[in-house]
Amino acid sequence: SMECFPSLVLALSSLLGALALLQLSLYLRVPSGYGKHEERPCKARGRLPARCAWFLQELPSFLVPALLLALRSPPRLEPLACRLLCCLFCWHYFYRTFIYPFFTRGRPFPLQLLFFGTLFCIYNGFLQGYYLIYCAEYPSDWCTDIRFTSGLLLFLLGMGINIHSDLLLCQLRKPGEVTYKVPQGGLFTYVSGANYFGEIVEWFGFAIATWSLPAFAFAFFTLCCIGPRAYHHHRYYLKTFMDYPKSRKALIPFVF
Ligand code: NDX
Repeated sequence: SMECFPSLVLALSSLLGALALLQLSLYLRVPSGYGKHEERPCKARGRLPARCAWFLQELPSFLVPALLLALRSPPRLEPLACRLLCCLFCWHYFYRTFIYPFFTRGRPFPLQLLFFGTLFCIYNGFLQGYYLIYCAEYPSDWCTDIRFTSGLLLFLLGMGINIHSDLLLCQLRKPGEVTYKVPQGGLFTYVSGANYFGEIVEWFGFAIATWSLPAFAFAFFTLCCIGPRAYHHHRYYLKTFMDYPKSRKALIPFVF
């Protein structure tokens, strides 16, 4: 049966941090090539319908930690915080795997990115789940610690913003449409990347509540992955729509 290897957690978290920096350097200048940033000319690349792609890609981030949680023997009953935090992680990916694909009307997703995205979700699902189920130690009153409560609050707030903004985006198109429109309502009033802002707040909240290296590494990865993407979306909108609201920022309301 499995046990905790702290050096494995350290190695996997460091690699995640390094991948984050690699992403930042790659995607600050050129956005990752799916959705509105996919280059049209190269038709040779295979694609999968957005619904299937998001389902397949995100499934391991739900399944791997859920299985680790369910199959650990003897089951880990103490401390409660470990199971709660693992459930929060799974809850987000339950939404992303089983609910989001029903709503998306996105363009077909490039197979190559789907492959790397799936690898990433296996990797990160394992790291977060393994750490929480086999390694994490908390005092028995962690659930009332200010880090847990404030982190949980941020997580819930971020998740609310993320889901609300996802749904606003998905409603912009009628079935079968592939055009882009100006997002309106919710936090889109203030930023072009409202869904990304929510997701980033969510994972930093998770990191604060978990107070661990793997969770901070993942929050940092998220920031480096979708932060630049918000900026590229913003530039795309400014270029495409002459009447795009001038006061709207890229990612952080009123700031940037
Ligand atoms: N999936 C996270 N890197 C990513 C897939 C790609 O969950 O090799 C990271 C995730 C992966 C990436 C993932 C990790 C890094 C990878 C990358 C591929 C390459 C890269 C593996 C795993 C890599 C190295 C080299 C380091 C190994 O047609 P459409 O699709 O544009 O339609 C869109 C629609 N829409 C509009 N419709 C009408 N009018 C408009 N103006 C519209 N604007 C958008 O809305 C979509 O149907 C939908 C949403 O679009 P968009 O572009 O706003 O969001 P999207 O980027 O698709 O993300 C969807 C949600 C969102 O809530 C976001 O927060 C979350 O997923 N997300 C996304 C990416 C990563 C992530 C979360 C995270 O890191 N936590």
